[in-house]
Amino acid sequence: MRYVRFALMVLLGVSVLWISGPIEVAADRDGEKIVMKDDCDPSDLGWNATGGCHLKKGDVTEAEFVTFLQSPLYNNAPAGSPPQLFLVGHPSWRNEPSHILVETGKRIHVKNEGGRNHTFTPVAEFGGGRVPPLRVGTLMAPECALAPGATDGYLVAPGGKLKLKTEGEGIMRFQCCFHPWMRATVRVTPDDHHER
Ligand SMILES: [Cu+2]
Repeated sequence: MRYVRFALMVLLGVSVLWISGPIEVAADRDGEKIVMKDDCDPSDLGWNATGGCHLKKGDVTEAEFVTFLQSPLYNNAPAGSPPQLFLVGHPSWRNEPSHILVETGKRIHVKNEGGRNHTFTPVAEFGGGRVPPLRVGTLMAPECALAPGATDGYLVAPGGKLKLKTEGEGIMRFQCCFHPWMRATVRVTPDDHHER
């Protein structure tokens, strides 16, 4: 009898494992995830003038971040003319993944795992952001313009989350309005379940 009871408990344990699998899959089916990332160095006081760095670990100082805004090779000027540089941006400031497929009607789950504020703003065309020093030769995407005193519904603070529901079909463009090289494309695909 004891043996039977033990066998039942083992079976129960196994069934719990089996149940926990499909529950996670069900959560994934309600959309896809994108994580905003950066690697600001919290020990660098250079970040403090603009909100600080809310990471426990990170290795990019504010001075290094500024250095990576431009590259002498991203130059629109003819040879021999003064340089007309445009924006590059530090690769550590990024969305992961930066391209996903989502069924129409499902959600995009965005999480900020970086130490700085980011936005996940839908734009018609990729452009610059709303912070002039971080634009370097690009035009601001009009969707990044913010009326004085208005709050940005697409802003995600460090540790924060944003849910966006997809509609229609086709490609959507998203960018950060602070760090406009942080881009993402979302291909909204037909709803498979209704087609069957
Ligand atoms: Cu950003």
